[in-house]
Amino acid sequence: MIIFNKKYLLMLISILTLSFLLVACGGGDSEEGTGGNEGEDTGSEENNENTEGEEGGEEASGDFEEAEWSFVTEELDGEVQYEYAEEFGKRIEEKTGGAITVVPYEYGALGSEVDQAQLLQQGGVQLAVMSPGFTGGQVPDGQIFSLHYFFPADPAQTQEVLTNSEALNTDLRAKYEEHNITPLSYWTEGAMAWTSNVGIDEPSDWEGLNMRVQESPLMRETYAAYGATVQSISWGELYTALDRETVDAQENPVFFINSASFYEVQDTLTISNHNNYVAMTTANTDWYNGLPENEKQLIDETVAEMQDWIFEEQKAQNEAGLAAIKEDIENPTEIIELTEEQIAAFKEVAEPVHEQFRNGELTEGVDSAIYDKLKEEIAEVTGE
Ligand code: 6CS
Repeated sequence: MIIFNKKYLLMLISILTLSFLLVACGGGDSEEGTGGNEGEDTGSEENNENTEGEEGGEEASGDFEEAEWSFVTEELDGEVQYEYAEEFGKRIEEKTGGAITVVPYEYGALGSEVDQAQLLQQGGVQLAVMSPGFTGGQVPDGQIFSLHYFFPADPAQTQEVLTNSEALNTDLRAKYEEHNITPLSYWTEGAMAWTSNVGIDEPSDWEGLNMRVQESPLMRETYAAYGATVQSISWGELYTALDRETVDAQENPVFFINSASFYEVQDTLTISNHNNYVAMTTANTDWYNGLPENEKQLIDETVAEMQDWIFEEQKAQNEAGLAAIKEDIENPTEIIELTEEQIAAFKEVAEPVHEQFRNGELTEGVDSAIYDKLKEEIAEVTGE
């Protein structure tokens, strides 16, 4: 539960107002040619020849009408998700000769992660990078990414599964579309690590710890299985919560532990590799389905190209993040690398949760067929 303090309420009111305005103005509606680049010179005279006399729907650069798409992310400028949105925008702009522009938003500009998901669903923004954890209550199957030791430990193999899986790109996508969210792609932000003050290297270390999780019933159950208590808060409140010790531990990829400075208020970092952080590139379903075929193709093709680009980006950021944490002598952090034996002890507790999740024992509405298909697809990649 997010704590509704005064600052948060004010933020929420402004988001709702902005959301209303964006929807009312038809933000990003390609038919209307709305957006900040209206009236700008978007190409050669040749390109503009056929636009004379048209009202509002000025056609620029070949077949693309002018439009501005809002792309919200859950991270700050320079972090993986934001870099993704920026690079995506750059490619779209280039391919459309500047007719379509993409405006990336940082975390916080339009609210918390949960607010952002709602904004996308309502059509207040057209595109979002979304972590499945924040819609865990709405799309139970999307929680599959937070099972521990289910996807391959190797981020490259996980990325391969995320890119090619039919269970995810067809079946799970259909589940999200029931909620007006179209996952266009899934990609990893890197292997997860735990931070705490106790130095987690065996399951019993979780006993008595209050763990921060996203809005996901499965995450709650997983940490409860280790003996921890859990609390769901937005990451924007997490540094303070760790500092004040209202929360004792958290999980994230190393780049984020560095950039959000969580390690400064935690003594230890465990390279647990218990799963890979997964993000989804999503579009508002009604908006996406209503796009002309060439714009859909443009989006699909760009999202596909971005899979390799974002993999390299997260890899570089995670490597740099770990180095920065190690080098920060003012805020020393003990780095714990789990041995195979220690990982086996965690697996013993985590693996029974897989079947419980599949059978709907932990969270209602899970489609076991998606779980089964994905498990086979993972086995094909790992060869196990
Ligand atoms: O811990 C979180 O909630 C945040 N972590 C990352 C890596 N991205 C955004 C997300 O909200």
